[in-house]
Amino acid sequence: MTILDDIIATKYEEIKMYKPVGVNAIDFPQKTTLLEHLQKRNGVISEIKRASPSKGDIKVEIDIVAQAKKYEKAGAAAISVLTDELYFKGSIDDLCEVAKVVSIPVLCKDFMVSEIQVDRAQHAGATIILLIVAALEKQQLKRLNDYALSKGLEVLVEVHDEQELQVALELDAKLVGINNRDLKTFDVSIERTAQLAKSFPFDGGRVLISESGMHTKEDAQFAYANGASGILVGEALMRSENPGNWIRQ
Ligand code: IGP
Repeated sequence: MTILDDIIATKYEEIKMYKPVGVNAIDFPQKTTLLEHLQKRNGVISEIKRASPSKGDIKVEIDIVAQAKKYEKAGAAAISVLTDELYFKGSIDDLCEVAKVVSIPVLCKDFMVSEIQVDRAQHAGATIILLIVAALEKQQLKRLNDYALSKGLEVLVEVHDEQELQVALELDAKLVGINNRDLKTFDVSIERTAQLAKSFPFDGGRVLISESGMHTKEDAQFAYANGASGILVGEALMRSENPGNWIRQ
């Protein structure tokens, strides 16, 4: 059993307890789209991450609304909010609080295995969902991808190796994330982006997003130089005294 297996098993238990979402009562500010942004210019997807299984507590007690506003003000392309409770100490309420105050896209960062999670994310104000190829059967991935797109959501499809990248391309994913962290072993190497970028078709309006393990300006530059239009940064922004500087660079 890897940690990813554990997390997924927990998700299946959790979703049994979810009630179907009702009518949307919240009037969220209109959001821009991530794909359009990244097709025009590079951007940072800035993450709200209180804790993680690989790093433990990062900043559990944080004013996430203030943090999200800082991200937006500094020009972040989008905000990612970890909504998993057990392993990341996030919540769907975290996402909702953020979605209420920003006009940039909001990514629901969770381990999606069912449509009910997609509905819940959208109900809380998310405009993008994450689908992790390593966590899903091919059919399930396709079903969830179609479902989210039909609801007007953007979908970030996350891969970690050559084979998973081919699966994302078969789906015709437009937002493809290369996770530099192996979710099964927690090994991180930003070289992963450079490697997989070699087989990435930079056409058809697709964009490449490099995810995880970036801590310095050099790391970010490395990802951009290797073809990434977007970078997804969590820990470094959460720990930074001034996350704005990081995003603006
Ligand atoms: C951010 P980092 O190393 O900057 O904190 O990583 C983000 O990429 C990471 O949180 C992440 C993630 C995921 C978390 C990428 N894919 C899937 C949970 C599930």
